[in-house]
Amino acid sequence: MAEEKKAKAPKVADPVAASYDVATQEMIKRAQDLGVETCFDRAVTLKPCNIGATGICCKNCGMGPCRLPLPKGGIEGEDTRKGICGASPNTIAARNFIRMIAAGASAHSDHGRCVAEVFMSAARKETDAYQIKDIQKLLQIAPCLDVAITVEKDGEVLDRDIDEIALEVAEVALNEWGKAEGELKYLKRAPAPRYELWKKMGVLPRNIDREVVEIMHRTHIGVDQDYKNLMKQGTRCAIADGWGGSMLATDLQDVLFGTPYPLQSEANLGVMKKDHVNLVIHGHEPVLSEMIVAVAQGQEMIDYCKQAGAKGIQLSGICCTANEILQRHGVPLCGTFLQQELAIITGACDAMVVDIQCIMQNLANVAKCFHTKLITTHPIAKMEQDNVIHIEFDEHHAIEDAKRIVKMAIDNYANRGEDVAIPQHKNPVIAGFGVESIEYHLGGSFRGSYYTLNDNIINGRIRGIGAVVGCNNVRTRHNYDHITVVKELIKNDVIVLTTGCNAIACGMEGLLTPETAQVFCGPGLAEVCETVGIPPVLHVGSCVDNSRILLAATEVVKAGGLGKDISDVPAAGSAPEWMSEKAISIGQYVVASGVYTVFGTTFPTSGAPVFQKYLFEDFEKMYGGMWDFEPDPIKHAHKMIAHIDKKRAALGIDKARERVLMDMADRQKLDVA
Ligand code: BF8
Repeated sequence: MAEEKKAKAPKVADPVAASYDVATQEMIKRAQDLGVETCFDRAVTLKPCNIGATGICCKNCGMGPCRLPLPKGGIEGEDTRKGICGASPNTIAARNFIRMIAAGASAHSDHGRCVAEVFMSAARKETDAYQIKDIQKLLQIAPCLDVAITVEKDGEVLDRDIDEIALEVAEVALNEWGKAEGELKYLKRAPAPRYELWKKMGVLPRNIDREVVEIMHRTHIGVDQDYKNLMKQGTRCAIADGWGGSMLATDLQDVLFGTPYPLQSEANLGVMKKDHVNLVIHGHEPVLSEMIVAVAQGQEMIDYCKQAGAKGIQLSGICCTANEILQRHGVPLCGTFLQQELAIITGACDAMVVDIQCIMQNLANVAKCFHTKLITTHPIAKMEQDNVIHIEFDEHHAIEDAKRIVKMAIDNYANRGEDVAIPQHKNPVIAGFGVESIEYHLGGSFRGSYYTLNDNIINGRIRGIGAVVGCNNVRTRHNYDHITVVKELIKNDVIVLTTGCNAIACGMEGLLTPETAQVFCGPGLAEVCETVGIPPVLHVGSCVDNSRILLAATEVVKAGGLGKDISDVPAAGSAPEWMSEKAISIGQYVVASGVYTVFGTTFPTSGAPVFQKYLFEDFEKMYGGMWDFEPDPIKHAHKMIAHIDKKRAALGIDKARERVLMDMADRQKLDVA
């Protein structure tokens, strides 16, 4: 007799296990109650392929995929695994790894090219929407591109016309993507010993596009079959990203939209407002979001919004767009990468406008369950679902495009249902630090140098610098690793520079305020933060703004006392919850710049131990920086701290720190007495 089968409930995520953040937990639960699937639930049913995840699946030709799993118990003796063509695990893992670098470098750099093109339109005065906003920054970057800022006339040195400089900067900058000869001009911004090392190693990038194309060529079947040679090209391409495409994107954005300076705002889903039109901006291009911010703050849209019965327009951001509009305008952060579906699940998102990168296709499916208008804007990033509206954004009619988008959000306010649940969780943030503002805050306005920062590192109050960046990854508890690593670093007197989704996670947790220092920091860092009034965790922007960290590290070297190259500085990098190919490109250019860099959650080369050892050990001998992997966030932080201490010892400043600690103990004894 056939037994009646009970209908099985679909497996879903445990909200508390899935996220460290209470607002996120609430929204995961609400989605499940409403029967709306999110990435957290999909992660429960969709498990990663262990062979692909460890880098040893080759699908670069039609004879495969060739999968070379590690034998149980590891490799004893010779590693005899090979693909149909004979490709070794090292070759396969290195090919996959540098293809990730190529994709990540392309994402950052193609974004940079788009900014350069808009910059060119602005310089040619083809658009009213964009102008040169930060002349100081223009004058600062022009010489780095070999563009003169003065001109000699009749034996006199005169300032050159700003429009002329802007036009030449635009031409030279755009040329960096595809010039036929030479090397990237920005490479000389690195400390001289670093530049010379790259030259000696043969990794000076020629132009940005070429390095990506060469990776695709070398990783085609039957080309480069030496993991060391493959990594040489991976390194060259990554440098072209960090010191090329990303750095140009950051600089040109600063010139067009203004260099960020510290400002106050808020973070987390609780920034959305029930009685306001909620327009969420998601993606990576400030070229789009800057216009939306300008239009939404204009009187015309404010009046239109009032007519629609809303109290105002609440803009907020997701992913790196969030960081861009936060650091220049104080627009609040709505959430990290893993919270994008949840912003719609509040039921209060009247429109979500997206451009490029880190945008989940499932947004369209979630939007179908609510009134939310989902608007794509970029010609290279469309969605197949029929509820998605495409409004192609063009710098020549940017204001009109932005108005259409903002109006669409306002018009949709009336369609919002009664069932709205905005989590009541948010925290204040101070954001918008950069090379210039760190110099100002830590150097003083009259001094204007990194010397004070160096001085505090030398005297041991600040143990070192941690750059903690990168994504969320649904394979680990949302934000937990980010927060744990950062808290452990500041507890041990390591000042943290943060970008990307780590910066948003820190904001959500309340770590981006000066008050944090007294609660979470070690005594030395707390004292410095209190004296100069800065948070111990400095928000320095989006993922392309990791280039700001490279330049800040260069300023530290220039200020003196901490060695001659970035690899001498007591500093370490980290991406605790990385997932994107961009993160791999960032990791590689940070390593190539001389910084020890630890990734969490997973590492895409563990199936090829010899190649992984090359990245984790041999790179230090070649570049002074190397990769590491540590999924446990406390151990992760302590690996960084151990490296920082190793650098302090090499500089001979380890004793100074011991004295600082003794001072504290002495002070405590005095307190007891
Ligand atoms: O460039 S940190 S999830 S948002 S890739 Fe994406 Fe990763 Fe977030 Fe920005 Ni960066």
